[in-house]
Amino acid sequence: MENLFTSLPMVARMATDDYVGFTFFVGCMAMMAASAFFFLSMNSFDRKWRTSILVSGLITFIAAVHYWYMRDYWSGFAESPTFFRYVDWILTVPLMCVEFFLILRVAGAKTSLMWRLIVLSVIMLVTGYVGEAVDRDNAWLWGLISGIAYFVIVYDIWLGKAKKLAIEAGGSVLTAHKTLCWFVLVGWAIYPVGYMAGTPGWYDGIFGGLDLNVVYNIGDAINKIGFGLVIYGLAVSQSEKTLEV
Ligand SMILES: *C/C=C(C)/C=C/C=C(C)/C=C/C1=C(C)CCCC1(C)C
Repeated sequence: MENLFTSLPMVARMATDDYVGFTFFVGCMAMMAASAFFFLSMNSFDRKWRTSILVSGLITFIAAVHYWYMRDYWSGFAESPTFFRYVDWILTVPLMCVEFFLILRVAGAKTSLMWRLIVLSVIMLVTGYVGEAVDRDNAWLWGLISGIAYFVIVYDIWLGKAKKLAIEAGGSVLTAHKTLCWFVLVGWAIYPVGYMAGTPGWYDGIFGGLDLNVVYNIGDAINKIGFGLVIYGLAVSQSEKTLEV
């Protein structure tokens, strides 16, 4: 007699040429490994850097959990896991804004700076979700609004208040801030490319050959793990300094 377990396989079959599925698997594993790395290294740093490392670990951990679901969703339906994707981003991108605040606290950063970045990132992501999942006919318009919020974030960290604080802090904080700024300018610019490749609009065909999920998965690995490693490097340099004196 056939039972439920023989008729419903517990693991979906993966085609050997499913390169989108492959990036979901590798992405999932990379996020898990990065989380273990950040969490386990946390206590080797000076107390004031531990929260920053903890947040780095939380970012990759939240992503790992969502990748676990997205990986399954993809292998089950061969469809974009748009909902899980945006739930992941709405949690992790604001945490990246928190990282900017945490490293600039040494120069007296106020929570208002953090909230401003968080609100902008939420506007960027909610409008992106609407364009991708709710009102695809106007995807270009939602993408444009999202892009404006993105540019305000870029402005704030490159030229605004955050930049001033980074200069005041100087040294390795300024160096780390600059590197994070490059991540936001170049690394985050990967996402609108994926968006244009995966939604209809005047830009049809420009990025048409690219797969939205592959672009997003590569972007996530670079940005979430890379961001965390910049913070890690900063904590290493600052903790060594305290050991020397
Ligand atoms: C870990 C996840 C990260 C860093 C996600 C970042 C996502 C973005 C910067 C998305 C930006 C978008 C635009 C600027 C316009 C088109 C819509 C989005 C949401 C893809």
